Amino acid sequence: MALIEVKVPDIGDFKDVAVIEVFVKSGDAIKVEQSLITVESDKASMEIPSSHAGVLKELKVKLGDKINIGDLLAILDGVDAVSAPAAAPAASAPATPATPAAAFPDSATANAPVMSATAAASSATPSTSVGAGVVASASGLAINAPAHVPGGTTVGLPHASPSVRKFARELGVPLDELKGSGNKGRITQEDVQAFTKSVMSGATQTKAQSAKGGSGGDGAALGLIPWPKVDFAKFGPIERKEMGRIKKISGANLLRNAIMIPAVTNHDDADITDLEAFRVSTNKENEKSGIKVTMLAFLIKACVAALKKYPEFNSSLDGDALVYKNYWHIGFAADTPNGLMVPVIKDCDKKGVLQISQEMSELAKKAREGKLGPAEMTGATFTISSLGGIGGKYFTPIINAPEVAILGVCKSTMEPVWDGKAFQPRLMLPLSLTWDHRVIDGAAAARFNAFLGQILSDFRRVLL
Ligand code: CAO
Repeated sequence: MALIEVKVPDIGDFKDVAVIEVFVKSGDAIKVEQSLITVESDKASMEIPSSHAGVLKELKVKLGDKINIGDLLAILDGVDAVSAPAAAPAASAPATPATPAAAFPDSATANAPVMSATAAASSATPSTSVGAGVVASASGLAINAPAHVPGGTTVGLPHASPSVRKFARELGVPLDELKGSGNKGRITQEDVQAFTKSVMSGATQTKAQSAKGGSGGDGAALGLIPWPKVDFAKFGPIERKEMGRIKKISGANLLRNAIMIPAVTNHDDADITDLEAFRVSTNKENEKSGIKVTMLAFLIKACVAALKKYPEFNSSLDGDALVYKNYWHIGFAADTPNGLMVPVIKDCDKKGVLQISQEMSELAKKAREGKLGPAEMTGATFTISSLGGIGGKYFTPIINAPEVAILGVCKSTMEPVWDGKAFQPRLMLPLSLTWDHRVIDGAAAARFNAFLGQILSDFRRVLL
């Protein structure tokens, strides 16, 4: 077997460029055109492919080294002398003049050197020769190294240009957890940005975050002192039970939402004396229909009216922007044997109280039986958590992100209310509105609650 020297090919204007990535290690089986390293100038980065096939005997460069055209890159034990000539044109592929990429544009021009090198590698590599061993050894070194099969499919490793990989590296984004939206699944800069946003907003967790046990787990990620570890058995008999799947999922979500949202809760009372009388009489009239009208259904309709009047309560934060939703899907917390679930009633603005009551009863039943589908639990723009059937006065519900507010409702009680001349017995419903202070001000929250109270005390206002 002949020893083959692989040298830095013509890399155009790139001079004294730093090695920023190494994809291979001694002993790796190297194919013609396989990327060995990535170099980076102050303007762009590019992968340097091997001009020959063989087993890597020695890599002559390391991270941080500065290289130039003609420098010795690697020594291979040649396995197939015939493959050598085929490599020559490929080595010049990255010589395309680099385009400034300071802002990591994902334009075809900026990626040209990279794309041409990648494309050459893909077409030069027969599918059968993409051995698992090669991929495995590459992954041991650099999980971001591309390993393509013909047609551009990535084998186990993410497919992204060096500039995108550099961008991801700077942000600490694990590229292997992204799905590429680019040509043949290539990960683009936009994919990296979207993933980062999603992680920052809490909508996505990296594998590392999940492994830590939900959002923050032991609190180390927040710089908190460790969670107290107590041997409870020292103090008395104990029984340890693993939490169910739903509790684990909702727990992680609740923790994230409680920590990340600067939430404030306003408490108020609504006079529902007349509304409750109407509800009771409606149920008497509708006894035969089998549909029981609930206070929660009226609350949903009242909330839709308030959300329409104060649209920021029906919005979501997206970076520095607010997304106002022109649909009114209301989630309601349902207590189930497996834990808290939030079914969603869609388009509540288009439905009457009877229909909402019926859907609510069906969804609550499904929730309790664990039969809710994903579509029945997603898309809410606002949530109501009613403990009215159980009891209590006020509580502080946690916002269901990415929503920006949630209404907590407790048990109505008959109370003496001063009408200016005398105390009157009125049925009062305690309301607790929690809102995201990044989006909503205290005054707006007070107005929302007051408006809700007005509607509930005289439901004809819904029609206005
Ligand atoms: N004040 C007084 N009574 C009320 C009331 C209120 N605000 N809301 C409901 N009630 C009454 C109902 O009228 C009903 O009485 P009748 O049987 O005499 O008619 C009784 O309480 C039971 O109501 P319900 O709870 O079955 O029905 P609902 O429409 O009020 O609620 C649902 C449905 C699914 C929201 C509820 O069953 C539930 O799961 N609630 C718990 C939600 C929860 O866990 N929230 C906390 C989340 S944070 O951990």
